[in-house]
This record gives sequence, structure tokens and C-alpha cells, in this order.
Amino acid sequence: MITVLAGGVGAARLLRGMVRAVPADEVTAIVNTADDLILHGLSISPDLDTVTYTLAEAVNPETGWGLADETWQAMDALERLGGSTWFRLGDRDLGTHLHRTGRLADGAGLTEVTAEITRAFGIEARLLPMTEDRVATMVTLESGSEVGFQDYFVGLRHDVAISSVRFAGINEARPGSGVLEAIGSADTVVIAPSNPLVSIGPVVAVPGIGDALADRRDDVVAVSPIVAGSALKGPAERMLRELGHEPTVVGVARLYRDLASTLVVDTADAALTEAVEAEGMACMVTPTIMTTVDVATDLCRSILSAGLSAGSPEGPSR
Ligand code: FO1
Repeated sequence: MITVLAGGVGAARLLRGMVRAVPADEVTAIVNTADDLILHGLSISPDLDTVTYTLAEAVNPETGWGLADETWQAMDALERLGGSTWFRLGDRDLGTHLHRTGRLADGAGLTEVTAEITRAFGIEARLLPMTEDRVATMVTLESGSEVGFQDYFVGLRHDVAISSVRFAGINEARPGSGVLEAIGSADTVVIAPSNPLVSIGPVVAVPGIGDALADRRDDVVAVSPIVAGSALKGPAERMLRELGHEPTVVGVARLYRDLASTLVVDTADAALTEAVEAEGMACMVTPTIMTTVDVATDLCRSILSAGLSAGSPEGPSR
């Protein structure tokens, strides 16, 4: 079994390859829920939905989130009523949030509801919320005011410098059902190329999850979301810099070295192999820009070869 720690778009792209590199029912994704929000009274889980829609080949290809071929009648109606429509919720996407909200109100847990939604979308991979407890990424702007993650990411288009990030509720959060087992029993654990601070960060900050990874660091493989000093999507590179980390694969290695033994970097960063190794991680160089599902599949096959051999005496393959 392969377990993948996942945020949003970058992780979804990797998982599309993973379910082709190994049988889909051998893949478990532990997904960030600190981006989740309640809006219009609806429980919205952006990273769970982005992974679900992508694996179902139903995601909006332009944005990487939401559903393709969406209509926006509900948003237009809300606009006419003077409601807030800054967070775009398509008509079919709303079906997901209505179902999730109703089932949670029935007392079902997010893990169970996620299984219902992935089943309905025909997905064989297992998606596990990192926790069923409320955790919310809060971002303090350089101005000193603190806003919720989606206010920063969507409302402010992450177009503003930040000074700190915290995960409200993280100390009381317990790993979701199946999460620790999925980490303990996996052949390889893969940290997907998601934002290390606000996508992977909350997952490994859930008490118990970080330790579970460190306990089996030898066959944990992380994929850098930073390529040649920039993020492929979203503000990861800027956030790393603003929070005092080096916005390169070396900075990523410093964040992951206690949890993973191998960092996978794109060929564009081949020259930084030694610098990554100096941080205490093996470094694997291979194409990581997943422009097609074939690239994603090849990347996953390379990762699995590295992950498995990392645990063996001869060490990771180059
Ligand atoms: N991202 C945006 O930039 N603008 C939006 O209006 C927006 C709406 C939205 C609705 C549902 C959903 O599942 C995701 C949505 N996202 C939107 C992406 C969201 O901000 C995610 O948190 C990011 O992809 C980061 O993980």
C-alpha cells in the first residue's frame, strides 16, 4: 500500500499518476483539512474536493479546483440578493457541499462522508481527512491583521506579504480514523508536491502524525513543490521567503529532513543535489513538472523505486 500526504492541486496531479503506477485500491491519500471553511452555512473541504474531482477526471482543468463545465446560477442568484460571492461555488460543486453539510449534521464523521463522495465519483483510492477535528490555518499579514486561509488565498489573492501562519485547533486535533495505520502499514509514504507550510504543514502538525512519519523516515519520500526557486502554482515560494525559509529545494529539505529520507527534485535543480544531501536527505533528480498524466505516472514509478530502495542497504537509487 502507498500512502500519500496531500494538499490541493499539486498533490492531486501526483495522485493521478500514482493510481496508474500502482492499483488505485492500494493508494491512500491523507488530505489537509486546514483550508476547510464554513460559507453560506456549508462545510467546504477544498483539498479533499480538489483531489476527488481530479481523480474522477472531473476537475476544472483551467483552475485545478472545482468541476469542469460548471454553471453559476446559484452564485448569480446570490449576487442579485447582495450575498457574498468572492469564493466561487459552481452549481454542481454546491451539490458536494450540500451533501457533506447535511451528512455532518446527521452526525456522520468527515471520513465517512468523504468515502460516500469518493464512491459516488467512482474513485477507488482511499481519501482520509488528516483529522475530523476543526483545524483552521490562520495567516497574519505584514500589516499585523490575522485572516483565515481562504481570505488570504482567494479573498486577497495571496497578493500580500505575510509574517506568520498558525493552525488554530491543532493541539486538540486527533489523527482521523485510519490515518496512523495508513502511515504505519504503507510500503512507502510519499509527501506530495504541495505547499510545505500550509498544505503539508498542517498534516504533519496533527499530534501523532509527524512522529509516525519520523518513526519510518527511511521509506518516506518527499517531492519538492519548488522547482528552480519558484512554485508551479500558488504562493509557496513567496510564503517560504516571507517566513524566513530559503525558497529553494534546499529550504524544502530543511523542512522535511526529520520526516523523510529522500527529496525528489526536478532536473532543473540537479545542481543542488549536493546541497540537499548536505541537509541530510538523499536527493533524487527526475522530471517533477506534471504537465501530463504520463509524466505524473513516470514520476510515481521513480519515487516508488527510490522509496523502496531507500529502506534497503544499498540506499536510494540516484
Ligand atoms: N480558489 C480561488 O482562487 N478562487 C475561488 O473562488 C475558489 C473557489 C473554490 C471553491 C471550491 C473549492 O474546493 C476550491 C476553491 N478554490 C478557489 C481553491 C481553494 O482556494 C483551495 O484552497 C486552493 O486550491 C489551495 O488549496
